[in-house]
Amino acid sequence: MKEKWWQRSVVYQIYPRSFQDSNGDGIGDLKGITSRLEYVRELGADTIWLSPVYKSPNDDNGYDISDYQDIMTEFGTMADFDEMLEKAHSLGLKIVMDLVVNHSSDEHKWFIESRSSKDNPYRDYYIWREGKNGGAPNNWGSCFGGSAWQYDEKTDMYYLHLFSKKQPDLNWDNPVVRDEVFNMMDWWLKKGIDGFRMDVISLISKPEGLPDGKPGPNGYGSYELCANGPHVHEYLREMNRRVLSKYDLLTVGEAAGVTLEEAKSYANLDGSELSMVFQFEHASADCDPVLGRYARQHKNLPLLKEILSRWQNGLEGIAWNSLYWDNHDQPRVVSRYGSEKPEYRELSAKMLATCLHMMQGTPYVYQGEELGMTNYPWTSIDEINDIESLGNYRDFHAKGLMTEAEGLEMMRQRSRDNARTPMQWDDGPEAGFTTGTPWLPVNPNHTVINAAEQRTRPDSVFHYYQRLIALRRELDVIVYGHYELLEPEHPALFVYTRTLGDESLLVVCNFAESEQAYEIPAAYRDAEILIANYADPAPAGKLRPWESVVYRRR
Ligand code: ISL
Ligand code: CA
Repeated sequence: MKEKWWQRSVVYQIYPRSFQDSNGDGIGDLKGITSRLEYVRELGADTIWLSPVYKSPNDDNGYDISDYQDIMTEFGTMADFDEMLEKAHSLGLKIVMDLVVNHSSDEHKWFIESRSSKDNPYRDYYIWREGKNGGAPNNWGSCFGGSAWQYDEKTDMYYLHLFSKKQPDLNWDNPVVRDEVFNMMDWWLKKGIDGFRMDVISLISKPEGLPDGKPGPNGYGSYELCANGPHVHEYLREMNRRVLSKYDLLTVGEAAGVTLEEAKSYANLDGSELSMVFQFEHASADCDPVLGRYARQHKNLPLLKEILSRWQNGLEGIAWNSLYWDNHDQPRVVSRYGSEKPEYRELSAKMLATCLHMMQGTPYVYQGEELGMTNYPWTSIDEINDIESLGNYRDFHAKGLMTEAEGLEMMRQRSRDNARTPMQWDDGPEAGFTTGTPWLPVNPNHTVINAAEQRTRPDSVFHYYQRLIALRRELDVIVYGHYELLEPEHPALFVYTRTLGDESLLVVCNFAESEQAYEIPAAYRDAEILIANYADPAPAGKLRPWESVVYRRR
């Protein structure tokens, strides 16, 4: 099969609000991004995924869009966007835009019309239902806490919002909605963008009759039946036929609730739907079995290995994987699976990068991950801005399931704001992010963790990522090699091989702070070391804390 460009790509995700401020208002912006494109090029990523920059009242930091063909006031103008796109292309960087079309903002003109009367032509752009037994039409809870239904007095009906009440769900069963979305996508593609990351695209097709869901600990029912709903593949194929297939794009669907079987359709190599999906299974491997994502972390390495390996083997030759630890919704991976201790922070960041970047699929690096940035030391829940962790905390707290102290500990471990503190460019005031007051505080550790320092130090996390990215460009075995997990039950070691023809890699990662006894398989004893995170790698018979080594045999 002919290689698609995105099969060898490494994508760098930018969360514009927190990347680089250019005018001192404390909010990152497009001109700021433009001024930092060389940095992304230097790292070696070839594609940028830009979190939403569209017009938005910012109830969910741009994931609530009020005009899909305009730019958020705080981020600049369409001219700024065009300038950024042009410069990116001139540097050989592709730009993938976020596409948020499961819902719009309630301030979008479609919704303003829709809510104005029952016979408005825009009424069926959204999902309106009569109440039931004096309450909401069903028991679904919103992802951000509370009910997924908002009562609207004007027409005495409820509208569905799986996220905040300022994010009403669009009605994809309405063909006119699909026309609108597809035309808008085409408009951006004609501008020359290189693809889309599709927000919660697995949720666009709601189940027939909107049945009640299984009640969760907060008292609301789950809307899980919306995931991979009845017509989702039909709608994506239509999108593909009418829009995507006319261009050469990277498309990645954020697919909450996706299973391996479903992914074989979404991300099939036949190109009928999308290039790949973001699955959530591995990102949920450390979640609380009862309270879910917004509770104390439960690490389980064998489970994490089982999940990632199942996806590696399950999609091989059929569909394409994405690979990620961090994004704007996840806590920082160093704090999550590595160590924040000064003597181990960089070792663990490099080990985690090795483990992911040697797998099959397209790796995503989230801004600051390439520096080993960490979670923020929150001291009060009042400091949190993130609508999702706050909403979930409120529900749990109200039900007596979480004390305030537990809530604060949860925020430190899990809040999305850990990923959203400003990018740490240098050790100066506000880490070089802004000359003003940043919208979220800068992590005090920017004096030791910052890009300026790491760019000049050869053994930094930054340069390690740079090498991993370069290796993917050079070695087919990293792109295509068959994956096999070794030591599945080992509680601390993640060991796997990649094989392509006569060439093979052995990837050995120690996920623990303690030394682990380990004899490498005989076949690799004389193998060359491709990359390692200790300066004097691979002592015989053991792995040191957070050690990782990749052996190459030819
Ligand atoms: O797992 C989840 C729900 O079952 C959630 O984590 C959900 O998948 C996730 O929050 C969806 O994220 C995306 O859509 C949200 C937005 O807030 C996130 O930033 C975005 O990545 C609503 O647009
Ligand atoms: Ca700004």
